[in-house]
Amino acid sequence: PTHDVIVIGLGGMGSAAAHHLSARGARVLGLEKFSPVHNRGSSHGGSRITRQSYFEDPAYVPLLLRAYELYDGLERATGRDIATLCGGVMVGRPDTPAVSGSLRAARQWDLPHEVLDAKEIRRRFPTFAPRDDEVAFHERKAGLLRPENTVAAHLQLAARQGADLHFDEPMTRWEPYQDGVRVHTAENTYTAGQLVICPGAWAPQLLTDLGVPFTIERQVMYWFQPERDIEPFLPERHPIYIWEDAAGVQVYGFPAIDGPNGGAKVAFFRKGEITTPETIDRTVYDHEVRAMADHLSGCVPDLPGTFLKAATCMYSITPDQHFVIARHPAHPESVTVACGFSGHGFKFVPVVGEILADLALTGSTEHPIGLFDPARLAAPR
Ligand code: PYC
Repeated sequence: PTHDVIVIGLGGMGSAAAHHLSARGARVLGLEKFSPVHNRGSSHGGSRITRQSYFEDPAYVPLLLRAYELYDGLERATGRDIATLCGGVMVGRPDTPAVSGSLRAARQWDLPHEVLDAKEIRRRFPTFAPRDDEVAFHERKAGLLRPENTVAAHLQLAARQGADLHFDEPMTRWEPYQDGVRVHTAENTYTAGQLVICPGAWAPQLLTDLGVPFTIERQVMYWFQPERDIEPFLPERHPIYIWEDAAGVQVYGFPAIDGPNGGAKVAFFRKGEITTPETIDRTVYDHEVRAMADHLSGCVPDLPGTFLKAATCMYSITPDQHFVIARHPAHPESVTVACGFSGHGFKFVPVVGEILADLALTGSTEHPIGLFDPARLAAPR
C-alpha cells in the first residue's frame, strides 16, 4: 500500500484525524476537494460555540472535557489563537431544553454553573433584554473557538509529522482492495490498509451505503455593528449565548471578537432550508437580514444597529441530531466514518480526531461513543 491510512476530507474532523494519526506514526494521505481552510463546507465563519454542560445529552460531557484539554494542547503546540473562554449563557424559560438540559448535565457531572433570574441577567449582561419569566444557565468555562485557526493548526501539525496532504484533489471513488482499500482521484490511485471518511455535507453522496438519512441544511451567519456602544459586546464583558424563545426558535451569538469595528456574529439554529453542496444558494437576502434584526430587537436590542455582512454554511443533520462516529457497518475491517454533526460538532473536533485515530489503528476506542452508532438510524432492510 502507498499509505497506512487515507483520510477523505480535511475540514474540521478530517484535519484532526490526519493530525492524530500521523502523531502516532501512521503514514497518512489526506485528500481534500478544496484548498486548505476553505469556506465551502461547515468549518468557517470565524467562531463556534464551546461549552461543557451539554443540554443535548450528558453523554457528551466526557468528550468535551477531553476536547478542552486537546484544544489547549493545540494552542500551545502551534501558537495559534483558538479558544476564548468568555463564559456562556443558555437563556429561555426554565423548562426549555437549552436551560433544563444544561442544568441536568451540570448536575450529573458536577460542573460549575449558576442559574440567573431575569433581573440578574440584565444586571450582569446589560446587552440582554430577557422577559421576566426567562432565566439563564451560566457557565464560566463556555466560550468560543476559532474554526479556521483550528483547522490550520491540525493541518500544520499533520504536515510536520509527515502526512501527505493533497488539496484540490477530490476522491472520485474507492473500493475494497486486498486487505484494505483503493482510492481514486482524477490524477491518481492510492492504496491503504484503512480509510477514514469525514465527508461533512457531502455525506449523502459519499456514504450512500451507511443507510443514514442525512439532511443538508443551508445556514446563515450574520454580523451586526451594535447601535450604540461596542464596549459591552467585547469578549471581556460579553458571553456566548444560546437563546430559545417560547416558540422554540433558537438564536445563538458571540461577543465582538474582531475588534471595535468588526461587529458581533449571530445565527438562527436550524432555520435553514434543505440544500446540497452543489445547489446551495450563497446569496443572503434582505428579508433574511430583516428577520434576524427583528428577532434580535426583542432580546439583544442594541445589536442590530448596522448590518455588516453575512455568510452561508451547511449543517449535516441526522434524524436525532446526534453524531455518527463508527467503523462502517458494511466495511468494518477497513473503513471508519465521522459525519452528521448536526450543527453542534465543531467543539468536539480534536477529540473526534483522537477517536478516529483509535478506530482506524486499533479497531476500537476507550472514548464513550455508543450514542453515535449508525445502527440506531439505519433504515430497516
Ligand atoms: O453548540 O454551537 C453550538 C450550538 C449552537 C446552537 C445550538 N448549539
